[in-house]
Amino acid sequence: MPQLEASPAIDFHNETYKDAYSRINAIVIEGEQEAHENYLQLAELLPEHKEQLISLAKMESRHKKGFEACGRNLQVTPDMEFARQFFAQLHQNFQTALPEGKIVTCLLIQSLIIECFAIAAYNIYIPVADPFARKITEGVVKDEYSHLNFGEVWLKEHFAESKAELEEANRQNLPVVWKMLNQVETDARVLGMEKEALVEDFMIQYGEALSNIGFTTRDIMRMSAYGLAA
Ligand code: Y39
Ligand code: FE
Ligand code: FE
Ligand code: FE
Repeated sequence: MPQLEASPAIDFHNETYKDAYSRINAIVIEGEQEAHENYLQLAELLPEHKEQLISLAKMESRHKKGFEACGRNLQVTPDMEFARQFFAQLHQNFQTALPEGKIVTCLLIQSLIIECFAIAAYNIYIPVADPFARKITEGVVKDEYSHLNFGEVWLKEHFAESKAELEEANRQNLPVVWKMLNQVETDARVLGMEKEALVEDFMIQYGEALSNIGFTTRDIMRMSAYGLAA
């Protein structure tokens, strides 16, 4: 479903909007915090990219501060407990892979799946955001493309030896994303974001990333089909 470019009808201050915002804003704040931690942990696993990964981690904590300001601006208290639950499964999958040294799985979760999720969500949010949040989000989404690019470049360089682990990690984590999207569908719609638009943008970003890494169209079709029924 295409959405309107401008939505003058949205009332950013009514209780329904603020209630939905308390969860979506929390998800974004928690996501940015976890992304910060994930890049710091990746920096330990990839010493040759340590400086770059630490700089990505710093960007994530700046994003977190920006989105906290968006919540304050609307006088919304983010529901952080909801957000921690929302990310629990992906967080656990990352934390399980880490001590096993599964760099490929960790990069797929953070730099491909979570970054594509962020890019889709922020792109769809920008046209319907309040003016303060729009400005913040426009700045953030540019950074997220550079985080996705880090994952793409590393995985492309290690494609042959990573392919099997990428397929397994995709099989394990893509269904989790669909469950997450289903959980926020109602709140997202209140903010003017349609689930169909989020799914479409996510699949475009994710499919492009898999293609840049080296997967064939046939591989991408097969990998994209996982969890669609979730
Ligand atoms: O790399 C990043 O900065 C990603 C952590 C941020 C995640 C954002 C997750 C957005 C999901 C929002 C769902 C709204 C419908
Ligand atoms: Fe971020
Ligand atoms: Fe933790
Ligand atoms: Fe990011």
